[in-house]
Amino acid sequence: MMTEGVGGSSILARLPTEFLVVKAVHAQVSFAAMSNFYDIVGDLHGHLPLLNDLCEKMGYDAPLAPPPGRKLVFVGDFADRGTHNLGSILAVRAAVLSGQALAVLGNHDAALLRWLQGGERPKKGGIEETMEEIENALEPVALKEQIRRFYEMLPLVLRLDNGKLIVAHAGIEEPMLSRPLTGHDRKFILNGDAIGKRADGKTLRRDWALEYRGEAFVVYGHTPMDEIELRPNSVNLDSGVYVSGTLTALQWPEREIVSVSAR
Ligand SMILES: [Mn+2]
Repeated sequence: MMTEGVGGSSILARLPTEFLVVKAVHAQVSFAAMSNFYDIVGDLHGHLPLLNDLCEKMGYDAPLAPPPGRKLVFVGDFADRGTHNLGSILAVRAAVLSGQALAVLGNHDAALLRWLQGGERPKKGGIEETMEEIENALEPVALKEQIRRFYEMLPLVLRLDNGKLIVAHAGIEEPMLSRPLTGHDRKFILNGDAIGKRADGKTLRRDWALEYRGEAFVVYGHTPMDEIELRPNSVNLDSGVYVSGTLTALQWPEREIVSVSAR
């Protein structure tokens, strides 16, 4: 007889992605309910050494090993544009699988996942460097399978601390918290609300958090900020590490911002 894990995975592999996401969200919630203290890390983008520095600054004994009662949480976009893209993916994976971290999927991760599932090869965003790191690794086939399986179990949204804390890559709006996610919601959560182009050709996104009035505190990333602004019920933790060299975390429920910069 095959092991349960293998049989279960093959059943999951045949289900549509939305179903997987919903399943994973529920799994993560019950799993996370044991502790209400979190260190939520902004868009990592392959800067693993800075993550190690950030953990040290938060008083961890070892990188990615939070003190008892705390958990690391990643807002997505683990790799691309960094010095250690594959290393970052594997470090986040190991921390999640060992129960020391939780994570949501970002748009970069979703793009890599589509490729790992047999889709088209992404050509921008630094994803091409990450794919090369994977393809040049010792056992690329097994590695791709490992990363695919990991990404497929990640939710788009985490509800933590009895619903008082929400983590979603580019953010979320209140109605999405109480309905099954639609295609529109999924796009919003991964990419934000694109409303046009900026003068420099980059996507202009609406600052959805300005109008967010929900009770739950929403932690997100995705849009690089020159300064991290702690709003009454939201914070964007993306300090644009691949340009600024700064990686930022929020400690919950303390609401303390912790940042480290490249030396
Ligand atoms: Mn992003």
